[in-house]
Amino acid sequence: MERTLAIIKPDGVARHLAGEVLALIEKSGFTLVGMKMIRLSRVQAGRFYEIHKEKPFYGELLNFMTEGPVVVAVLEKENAVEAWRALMGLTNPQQAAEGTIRRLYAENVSRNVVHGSDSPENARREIDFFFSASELIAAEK
Ligand code: DAT
Ligand code: MG
Repeated sequence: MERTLAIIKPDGVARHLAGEVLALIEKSGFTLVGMKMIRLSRVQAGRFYEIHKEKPFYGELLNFMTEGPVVVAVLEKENAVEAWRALMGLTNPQQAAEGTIRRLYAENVSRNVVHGSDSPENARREIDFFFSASELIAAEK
C-alpha cells in the first residue's frame, strides 16, 4: 500500500466542491487515512511550493493557496501517487482527460481545485509537512 497527499485547494473549498472531490476519491477506491481543514500561512505555502520558487507563477500561486481554507488529506491505495494524479488530471484543465477532477471542475491552470504529490518521495515529504504520526491512521498490519 502507498500513501499520497491530496489538497482540495481554496477554489475547491470556496465553490463547495469538497464533498464532490472526496466522493470521487472514495469511489475510486482510496482509503482516507488522515484529513483536516486549515488556512495556509504565506510562509507555509512558500515552503510547501519551494520547488517552484523561481517560476514566474510562484507569487500568484502563493496568493491563491492562501486566499481561503484548504482540505489536506492522506490517501491510501496501491500505487496511490500515480492513481491520484490520474484521477486529478493534468495541471491544465484543457489538457486533462474526460472524467478527471480538473477537467470536471478546474477553471484554469492556476485555479485547478486539487493538488497531488508527484512521486512517492515527495508524498512522504508532503505528508510529513502537514501531519504528525498521531494524526494518521496506522497502516494495516
Ligand atoms: P501540479 O499541481 O499538476 O503538480 P505543478 O507542480 O507543475 O503542477 O505546479 C504546481 C501548481 O502551480 C499548479 O497546480 C498550478 C500552478 N501552476 C503551474 N503551472 C502554472 C502556469 N503555467 N501558470 C499558472 N500557474 C501554474
Ligand atoms: Mg506538482
